[in-house]
Amino acid sequence: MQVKDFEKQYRKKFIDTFAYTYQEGSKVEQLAILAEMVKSIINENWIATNQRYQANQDKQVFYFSMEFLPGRMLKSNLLNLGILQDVEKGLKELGLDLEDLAKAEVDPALGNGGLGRLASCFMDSIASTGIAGNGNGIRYRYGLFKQKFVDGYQVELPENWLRNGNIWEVRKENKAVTVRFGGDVQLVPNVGGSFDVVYKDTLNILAVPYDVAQVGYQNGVVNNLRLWSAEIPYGDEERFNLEKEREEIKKITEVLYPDDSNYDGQLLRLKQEYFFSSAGVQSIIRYFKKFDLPWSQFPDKIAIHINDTHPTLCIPELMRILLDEEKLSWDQAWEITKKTVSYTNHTILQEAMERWPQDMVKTLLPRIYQIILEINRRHIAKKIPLYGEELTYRTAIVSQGQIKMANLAIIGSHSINGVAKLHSDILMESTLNDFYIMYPQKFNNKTNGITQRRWLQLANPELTALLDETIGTEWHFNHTELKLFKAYQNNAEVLEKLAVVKRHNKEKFAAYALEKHGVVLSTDALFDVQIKRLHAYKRQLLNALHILHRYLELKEDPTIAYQPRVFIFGAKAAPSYSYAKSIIKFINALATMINNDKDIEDKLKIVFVENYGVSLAELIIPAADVSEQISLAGKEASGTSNMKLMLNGAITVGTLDGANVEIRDYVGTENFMTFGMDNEEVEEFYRNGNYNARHIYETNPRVHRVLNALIDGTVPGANGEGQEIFDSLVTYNDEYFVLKDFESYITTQLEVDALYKDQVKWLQMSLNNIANAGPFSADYTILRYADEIWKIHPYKGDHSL
Ligand code: 26Q
Repeated sequence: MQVKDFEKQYRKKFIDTFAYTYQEGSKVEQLAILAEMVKSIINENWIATNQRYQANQDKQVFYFSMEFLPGRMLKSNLLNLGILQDVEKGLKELGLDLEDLAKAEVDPALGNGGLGRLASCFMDSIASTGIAGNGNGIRYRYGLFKQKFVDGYQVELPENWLRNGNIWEVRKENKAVTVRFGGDVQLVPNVGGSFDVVYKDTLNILAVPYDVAQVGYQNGVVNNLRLWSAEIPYGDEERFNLEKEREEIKKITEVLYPDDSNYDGQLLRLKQEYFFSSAGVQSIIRYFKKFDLPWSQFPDKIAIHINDTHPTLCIPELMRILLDEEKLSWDQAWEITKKTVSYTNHTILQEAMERWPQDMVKTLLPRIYQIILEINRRHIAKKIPLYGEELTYRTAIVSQGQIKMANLAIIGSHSINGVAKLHSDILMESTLNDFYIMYPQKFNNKTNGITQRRWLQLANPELTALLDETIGTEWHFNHTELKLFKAYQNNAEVLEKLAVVKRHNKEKFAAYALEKHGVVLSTDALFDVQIKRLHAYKRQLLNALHILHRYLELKEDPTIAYQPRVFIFGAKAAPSYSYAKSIIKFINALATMINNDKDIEDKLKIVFVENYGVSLAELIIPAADVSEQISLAGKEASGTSNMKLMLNGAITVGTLDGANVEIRDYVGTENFMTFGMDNEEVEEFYRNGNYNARHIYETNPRVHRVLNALIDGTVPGANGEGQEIFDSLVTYNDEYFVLKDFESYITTQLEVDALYKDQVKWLQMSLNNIANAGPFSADYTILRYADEIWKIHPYKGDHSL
C-alpha cells in the first residue's frame, strides 16, 4: 500500500468509526483504527493459510497451555508482516508516533512467567517456520495481578486488561462447544452389545472461543491462538437466573492462578484445567471429522502437545470422546490417544507437581474419573509382570487418594521432554527414573529457545541495525548466522558502535527509572540485571546479600575501587508466598537505604521495577551488562531470560544450572562467569546431609558481618524481614545453599568488575555472547519438536530454514 493511500484510509476509517477526526481521538482510539487496518491484511492471509491446511490435509499441532504471555502485538504483527517501517512513515505523515500508539496497547498478562512466555515464543516460531500449529488456552477475564509497592511491600491489584476490549481477538460464537461438569453418569447397555453413557443433572457450560491471529515472519502464514471463555449456554438463561449459579460459571475463566511453582489443589483450578482441555479436544474432533478419514488416521493429522501437566485431562477427554461418542474399542482409543499426545515437563521441584484429590475428580468429572481409574488399572496390570510390584506401584496414577497428573501425562503420551539438557538428564536419572526404566524411548530433551524477532529486532532496534550493517540481514531468517558477528571481535570501530548501542539502551532505561521510580542512574555504571519470578531457589537473596556486602565494605572504606553498579530487579511473588514477599520488602528497604546514602554516591544503586512483565523486559534486557542466573544448581529447569540477556550482549554470572550449561558451552568459559556448586555437589550434600549453614555463619567473617546486618537494624524498615531471612539461613539451614555459594559469588563479582574496567575486553565478551545466541532461537527448538515429536513438516515458503 502506498503511504498516501494509507493516510487516506486511516483518516476515513477513523471518522467512520468514531465520527470525529483522528486528531481528536485518544491514543487508544488511534491504535484501534491502526489495528483494524493491520487486521484486514492479516485476515486475508489467515483465510488463505486455513484453506491451504484444509486442502492439503496437513498435519496440525495443537499446543495446549494454561498460560500465554504474548506481550503487546502491534509492532510484532507489523514486523512479521514486513510493514513496520512503512507504517511508521505513514503515521508520521499523519503526525502520529508509532511508539506512542504501541504503548497504548495493553500487555496481556495471561501467564505467570517462563512457561507462559515460552508458549508465546513458540507460537511466533511455529508460524514463522511455517508449521501448521494452533494454540489452545484460556481467555482469563483478569490477567496476572498488577504489582504495586506500598512502603516496599508487594500489593496485588486486579489486572482488568479487557477494559477497552481486545483489538486482536475475534469472538467465534459459531465455534462454541459445551463442557459438562458434575452430575451422575450411568452406563446403559445398548442393542449393539456395548453401552451408552447417560449423564444426569450435569452443569453444562458454554465454551466460546476467541481467536487471535499468530502471524509468521514474512512468510504469509497466519496461525491461530484459540482462547476459551466460559459462558451460560443459550436457552439455559432461565435455569441460570440464580445469581449464584451465574457467578459460578463466570468464575471459571475469571482469573489466572498466580502461583508458578507451588501446587495448590483448588477446585476452581481443576475446573479451569478440564474446561479448556475439553473445549480444545472437542474442537479438534470437530475439525478432524470434516476430513471423513478413519479414526486410525487421527494421529497422522493431529498432534496434541501439553505444556506441563495443566492440560493433562485432554488425555482422558480424548479417550472419553473416542469411546463414548465415537464408539471405538478401548484398545483403539488408547493407541490413538498415546500416539497423539506429547508432554513437556517444566519443573524439578517436587512441590510443584500437580496431584488432585480423588474425590474431587470423582465429583466434578465422574466419567473422566472412571476413565482415569481404568487407565490406571490397565497400566498396573500390564507392568507388574514386567517390573514387579514395587516399581509399578510407584508409577501408579491413582495412589493414596490422589491422582498424579505427571504420571497420567507420561503413561498417556508417546513423548516426554525436559527443557534443557541438564533438566532432561535429571528427569531421567532421578525425578522420573521409574518411568524412564519403563519407557526409555519416550524421554527426550528439547532445550528451550526464544524468538529473536521480539527479543532483538523489536526490543533492540539499534543492535539490529548494527548487525545488519556488519553481517547483513540473512540472520533475520536463520539465526545461527549471528555467528558471523564473531569476525568483528577485533574491529575497534564495531566494538565502539556496540558500546554506543548499549549506552543508548541504558539511557532509555535510566529515563524510565527516573520518571517511574525517581532514581537517578549513571550510564557509566555497570547495569546488573536479575529479572524472573521471585522464588527462594532462584536466589534473589544471594544477589541482595552481595549488594549489602559491597555496601558494608564501602561504608568501612570508601576508597575501595568497586566498579559502580546499578542493580536492577524485576520480580513478582505469588500472593501466598510470604517468604518471597519478605525478600521483596527487604530488597526495597535496601534500595531506599543505599540510594539515599550520600556516602555511596553512584557507586551503588538499586532499582526494583514495579510490575515486571513482557513490556518491561523489552526495556530492561537491551540495557543489561550483566545477567544474573544464580539459581541453585539442579533447580531451574531451563530459564529463558538467560537467553534473552545473552542475545542482547549481557554477560552471564551463572551457576551450572538449566540452560546456563549450554549457554556456557556455546559462548565459551572465557565469556561466561561461572560460580557456585554444580548439581553433583548439591546432590552429594543431599546424600550425606552434611550441610551446616550455621557453621559458615560462625566461621566466615564476611558472611557473619552481612548476616548480622540483617538483624542489627542496619537496614531501616526491614527488621522483621531481616530476622525472618536470617532465621531461614541460619536456624533452618539455608535450604538453597545461599551461604555455601556466597564466597564464590562475591569473588566472581570482583572478577566481573575487573573485566568491565577493561572496556575493550568487555565489549569483546559481549560481542561473543551476541554472536553465539543464535542456537537459542525458538525457531530451531520448534523445528526439533516438529521433526522428532510431532512429525510435522514445515511449509516451505520463501525463507524457510
Ligand atoms: C500448578 C498447579 C496449580 C497452580 C499453578 C500451577 C503452576 C502454574 C505455572 C505451576 C507452574 C507454573 C509455571 C512454571 C514455569 O514457568 N516454569 C518455568 O518454565 C520455563 C520454561 O520452560 C523454564 O525456563 C523455567 O526454568 C521454569 O521454572
